[in-house]
Amino acid sequence: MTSYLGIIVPTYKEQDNIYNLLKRVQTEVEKYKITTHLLVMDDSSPDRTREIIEAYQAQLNSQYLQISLHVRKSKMGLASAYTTGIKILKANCKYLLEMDADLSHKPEYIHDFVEKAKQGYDLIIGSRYVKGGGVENWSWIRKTISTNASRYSRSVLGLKVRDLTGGYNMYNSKVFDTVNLDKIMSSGYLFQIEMKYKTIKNNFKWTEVPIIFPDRVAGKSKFNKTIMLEALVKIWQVKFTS
Ligand SMILES: Nc1nc2c(ncn2[C@@H]2O[C@H](COP(=O)(O)OP(=O)(O)OP(=O)(O)O)[C@@H](O)[C@H]2O)c(=O)[nH]1
Ligand SMILES: [Mg+2]
Repeated sequence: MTSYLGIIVPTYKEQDNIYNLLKRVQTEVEKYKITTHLLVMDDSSPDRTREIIEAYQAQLNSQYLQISLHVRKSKMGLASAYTTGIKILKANCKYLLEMDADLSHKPEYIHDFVEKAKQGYDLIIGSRYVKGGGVENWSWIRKTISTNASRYSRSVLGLKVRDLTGGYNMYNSKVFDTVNLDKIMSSGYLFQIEMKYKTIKNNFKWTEVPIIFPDRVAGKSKFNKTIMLEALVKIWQVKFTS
C-alpha cells in the first residue's frame, strides 16, 4: 500500500514513551487525513518497547495509520536505523519524516511539515532556532553547546540553515534517488548535518518550520558531549568528501 507519509522512529529502551508517541501520531494523522506508514526501527530494546508496539499494532484499526516494526539484533546506532528505515519506506511513501520516540519531536507538528511539502519543499527542517521555535528544560550548557554547534557547522559548510543538528526532518523520497544513502559516512550527531548538507548541495528546495523541543521527560538521556565534539572535527571530512 502506498502512503503519503512515511515516519521512521528509531527506538532503544523507550518503553515509557512509545505508547504515547504512537497514540499522538495516530490522533494527528487522522485529524488531518494523512495516509501514514509509521515504521519503528528497534534495536532489540531490553525493555518492554517491542511488546508495547506489538500490542498497539494488534488493536490498531485506522483508515490512515499503518504501523510496522523492524527489529535488528543489536544496538547499531541511530544513523543506520534511519538509513535502513528510509530504504524500506522510500518506494512506497511520498515523503519521509524522521522522528525520535522520546516525545521531544512533538507529533502535533506533523501538519506543519505536510503543509510545507504541499508548497513544494523537498526538505523541511524542524527548527529550534527560527522565530517561534525553541527548547524547553535544557541546561544552559546543553543550550550553549547546541546553538554553537549549529553556528559552527553552518559556517564550515556554508549553509544558511539555522538548525543543522536537529533530528526532526522531512524529506521528499525522491531526494534519495540522488543522495546515496550508502555513501553517508556519519553516525550519531553528524548524521543529520550530512543528510541536510547533501540534500541542499544537490539543489533540493528546503525550508525550516519552527518547533518547540522539550527535553525527554521519561527514559535515560544519551546525550554525550564527547561524541558531539568529535562530530565538529569530522565535519571537515563531510565538507571535503561530499
Ligand atoms: N534503533 C535505535 N534507536 C536508537 C539508538 N540510539 C538511540 N535511539 C533512538 O533514537 C532516538 C533519539 O535518541 P535520544 O536518546 O533521544 O538522543 P538525543 O535526543 O540526542 O538525547 P536525549 O533525548 O537527551 O537522550 C530515540 O527515539 C532513541 O530511542 C540505537 O542505537 N538504535
Ligand atoms: Mg531525545
